[in-house]
Amino acid sequence: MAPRARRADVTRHAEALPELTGVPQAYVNGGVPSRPSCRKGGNPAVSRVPLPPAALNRWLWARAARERRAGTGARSDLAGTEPAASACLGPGWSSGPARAPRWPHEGPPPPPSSLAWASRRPPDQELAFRQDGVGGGTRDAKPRPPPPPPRSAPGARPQAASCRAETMLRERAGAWAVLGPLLWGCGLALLQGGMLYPRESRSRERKELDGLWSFRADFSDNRRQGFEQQWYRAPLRESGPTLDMPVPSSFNDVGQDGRLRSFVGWVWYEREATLPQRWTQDLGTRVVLRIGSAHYYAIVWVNGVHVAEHEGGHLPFEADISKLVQSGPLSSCRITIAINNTLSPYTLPPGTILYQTDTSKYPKGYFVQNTNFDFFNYAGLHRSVLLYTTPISYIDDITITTDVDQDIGLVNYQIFIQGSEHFQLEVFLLDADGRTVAQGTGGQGQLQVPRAHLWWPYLMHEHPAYLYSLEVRLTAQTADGPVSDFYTLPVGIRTVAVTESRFLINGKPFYFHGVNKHEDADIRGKGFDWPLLVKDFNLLRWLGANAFRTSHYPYAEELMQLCDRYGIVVIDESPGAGIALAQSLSNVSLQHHLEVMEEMVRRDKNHPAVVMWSVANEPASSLKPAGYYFKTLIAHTKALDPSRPVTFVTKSSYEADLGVPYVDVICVNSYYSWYHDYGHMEVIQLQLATQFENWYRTYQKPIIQSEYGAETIAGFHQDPPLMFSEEYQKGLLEQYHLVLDQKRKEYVVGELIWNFADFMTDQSPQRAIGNRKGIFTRQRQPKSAAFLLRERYWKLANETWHHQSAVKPQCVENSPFIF
Ligand code: BDP
Repeated sequence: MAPRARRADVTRHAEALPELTGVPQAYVNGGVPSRPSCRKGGNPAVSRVPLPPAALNRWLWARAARERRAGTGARSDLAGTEPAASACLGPGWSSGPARAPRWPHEGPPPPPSSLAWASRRPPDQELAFRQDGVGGGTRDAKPRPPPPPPRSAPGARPQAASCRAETMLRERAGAWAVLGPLLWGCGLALLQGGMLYPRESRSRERKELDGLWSFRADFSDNRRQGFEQQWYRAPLRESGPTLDMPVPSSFNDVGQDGRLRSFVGWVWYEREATLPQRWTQDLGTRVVLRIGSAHYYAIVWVNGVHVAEHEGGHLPFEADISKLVQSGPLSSCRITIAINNTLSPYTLPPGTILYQTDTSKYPKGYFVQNTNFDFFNYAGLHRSVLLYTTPISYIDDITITTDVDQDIGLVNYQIFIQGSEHFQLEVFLLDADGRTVAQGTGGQGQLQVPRAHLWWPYLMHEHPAYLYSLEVRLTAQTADGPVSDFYTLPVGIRTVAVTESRFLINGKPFYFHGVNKHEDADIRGKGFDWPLLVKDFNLLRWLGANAFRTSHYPYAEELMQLCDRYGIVVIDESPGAGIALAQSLSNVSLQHHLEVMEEMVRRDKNHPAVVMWSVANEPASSLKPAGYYFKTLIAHTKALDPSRPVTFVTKSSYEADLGVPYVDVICVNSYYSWYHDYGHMEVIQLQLATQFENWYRTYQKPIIQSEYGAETIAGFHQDPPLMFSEEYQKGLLEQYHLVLDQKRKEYVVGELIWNFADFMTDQSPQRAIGNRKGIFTRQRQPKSAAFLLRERYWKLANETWHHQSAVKPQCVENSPFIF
């Protein structure tokens, strides 16, 4: 086995981890985790069991992170204990109190929900590793080296640019060609603990817990009644009325109660799971509870025992519950999940709670949650909750990177094992017909595949998306005898590279022609839904789209798997949307953002469809702290995965943006003749051409038009075109296309329409029941623009066809992809 490296040391950018003392414990008998700084009186009745090693590491890490966030080592706290009040700062809430006011005796009331968990220091005390001097910082005594200057000064002259171009090209090509393959192993291996998608195999079973769960929103004034009354200790129905709530689904739109639609605070989910006898009686079986997505902060109990906590709404987390379910004659277990959707300036995405204290205008305790992103903050259990098993000694993680040498495909693998020191590993690479084409042994190595079928994007090759299967077989020695584990991972062999003006897949120029999406639909909100997923892929292929961006957060794993299978290329974006306040560029935020990138890379690193990471969408990248923030964030993401380029999506100007110097590809959003010069499509060509020229002249990096579009109410018609009509949307897109057609011959490498489909947003005078910039309606019916784009995308596909046979005259008629 490859030696497991330590988890990425995000603190190398910051201060050292506080010393960790004490033995981590799991808690039984319904105890909540001990938090000495806040726990009232303690709970002597709580008995403790040691955590398994992987959980121990996670626990240590999580605790260290919590303590770092809390700033002094005094730990932050969770619901059910005293709120640490300064967490969610809003205009009605004093920013940065030195000491948390104690509601109700001092200061304004705490936010009714989030304070209980998001107990982070006010920003003026959380600047330990900020480099720019903004805000100072109580713990940042150590002088730190300044960040390197941007690769080129804004507005630099073309003459300088050509030298710079050469240097940059050399730098980048050098980095990709040399460092990438060398670093891949140590890069991805930095992550501690795997998050393999739970697949069935000869040694693994899974049991989905989708369906109806019992549900209650905590409408109490402080939103903490659930913790005060310990709703997790007994079936939820015993502490009050419950609703039936479908999982997966957002809770917001399934009911008739307007209060639930806009609810902010803790909601409680619960269900019983019946367990197969072997799971509860065979001590050689490891039982894991996996939650695909709980938005935004979640605490999980099994039979009243706290087993997990997770921050962040879009990535999976797990708890090993073997000891719990195997500790008695159980045939079922009760799973309780409390979820809080409150966003603070330090969450991703960020948000603020605004308290209105003018009692002549607002009722007592009135507050709203504000955000700077343009999608509805749906919440709940958005993806499957499931139980799965592994043997006690098991394959914990696999990391694959691929390369190509002549016609030989190279598959580099690294495998991590948990639960045994003595084991053997065999790996087999099978082709699509199940034939073994290469095999190896050990935890790390390279498989060579002569005459390899490469993974090509949809419409770039007549056999796109070729997938091999990597079968990993573990035989481990344990105290109870030999144990076997089997895991099969789909593998696509492909390369990704970036030059000064091109994005290359398998060495050929790739042009992104696609969409931005959202996880969004009627009733289910952001809840995963198979029919919707398949419909969306059918529409993408109908459209001739070869790519999309997961705007503005990581999407469901099942969707990523379909991208691998269909050859739809993905720019995988983190939930860094709406980073608008300086507070959200603080060290507290950065620390969390680094952790989110770790979780995201850990989950999605093996998807051939993922060709680039996007760390954020439209942050305030011209604010002073942004330079250090994005330099650190991008460097960290590259350290985690040196095999892929990294970007963020900007709407700042080329002169002011402090983050773009660190990206590999410039992704720029613009809304000419929509948010600017509205109604005047005649300015688009000039403004768009200027935009591209400025960016390219300054940085000599490939550019993607990562958003453009117009609001359109399906069925509204006006000729000559007026805003909101289908004709205006078409006309605006056509103007963009004229410029894109010129610039894609030079350095523009992609165009992604905003948006694939209409989607829900907060209510505002600018939004007529959501954002209507979709080329499909929310119900997935085409507007006129969909036909326009379809014609364009198929035309573009014909130009980027890289098979040896002659370029087909018109893919639309002849393509094997049409169905
Ligand atoms: C862009 C944002 C996107 C919005 C879009 C719009 O990135 O999330 O939905 O504007 O206003 O700036 O439609």
